[in-house]
Amino acid sequence: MSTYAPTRDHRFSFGLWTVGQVGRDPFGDPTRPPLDPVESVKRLGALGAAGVSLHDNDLIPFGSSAAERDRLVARFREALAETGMRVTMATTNLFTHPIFRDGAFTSNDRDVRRFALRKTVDAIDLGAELGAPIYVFWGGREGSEVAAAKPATDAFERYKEALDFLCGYVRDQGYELRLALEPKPNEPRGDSFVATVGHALALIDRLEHPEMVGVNPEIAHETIAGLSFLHAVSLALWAGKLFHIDLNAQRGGRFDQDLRFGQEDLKEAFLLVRLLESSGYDGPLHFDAHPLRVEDEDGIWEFAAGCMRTYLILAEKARAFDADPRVAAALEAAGAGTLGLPTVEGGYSAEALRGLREETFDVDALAARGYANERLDQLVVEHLLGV
Ligand code: GLT
Ligand code: MN
Ligand code: MN
Repeated sequence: MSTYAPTRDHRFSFGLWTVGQVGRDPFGDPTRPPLDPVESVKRLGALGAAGVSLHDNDLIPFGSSAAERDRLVARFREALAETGMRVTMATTNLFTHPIFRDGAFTSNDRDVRRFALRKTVDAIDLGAELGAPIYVFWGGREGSEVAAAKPATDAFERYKEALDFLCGYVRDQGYELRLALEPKPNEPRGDSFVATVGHALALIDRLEHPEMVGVNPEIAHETIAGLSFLHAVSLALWAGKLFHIDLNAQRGGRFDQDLRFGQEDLKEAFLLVRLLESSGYDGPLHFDAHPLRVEDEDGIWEFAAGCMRTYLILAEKARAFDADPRVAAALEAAGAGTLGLPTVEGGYSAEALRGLREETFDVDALAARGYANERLDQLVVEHLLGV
């Protein structure tokens, strides 16, 4: 029996903005004092996390002088060196400052678009300086409430232009940095442009350097869209585009709750962990969740420990599930293994077509067969319940 104690090898990481969330919401003021990023690195390191991620402004307040920037980066790097923690991902805050009220890369104001590009270039330098291997793009303000005010086809073109420019910069600098788009269907905008993993993959296909860009799906975001997160992650894996992942929990289609991993929909969380553990995904297991607003500072660390512990428990459950002979039999009865077989060996050929035409199908028998899904799902539930 494992102790479910996380180590650096488990690749867990947290955004500085997650544990650092002060409990502000649209209706209420902060309930906790701000956390020093250095303190977050130390506390998370002591809990067994491997690293942290950050926005430029999580470390360096908007508008800081160059000297202040260097001072803040130096003491942060000291904390990283001291604890052996890494920066697993970096990103740009293109949503808090009022200048971005109408978007950043897709603002209707060209000067704002140019400012957003320059802010991102500086933040990419920061990410590279801190050794981040992944750079995330969450288009928080890239969307609209009044569709007539913002031709969406132009917005997609501007999105592409910005990403092409930034890929050019990364290549020019020789940075070892891969980019990842994080979709979300709405909030803070009424409708976001890059709404789902499917939208992100379509956009990536149109870029000048699609090989540099993948996706960063978040549980809460696909769930708000009413979509299956498992399918979104599977699609990203299939496309070779799962560069990063944001783990949290969400209850249905409401505002973005960013709950502790496993707090809601344990079955989906279990199946997700099972998928990630068997997929060969070797990027960070990144928690993008918030301690509940009702918590004090102790609750922050309960929350962080809980995210990692639940992941490790579910990973153990996934191993037990896949080693259970009753599960193997139920998977066999469901035909789960045979979906991996090609339908037509070798693809299209005149000969394959002839074989297809000459085959006799027992339509009645095929129409009558059951797929034993009830038994399989009951086993999922029983493994989760520990019986
Ligand atoms: C913001 C958002 C998250 C993104 C972060 C990265 S910022 O907290 O809600 O989903 O991952 O920009
Ligand atoms: Mn996220
Ligand atoms: Mn979220």
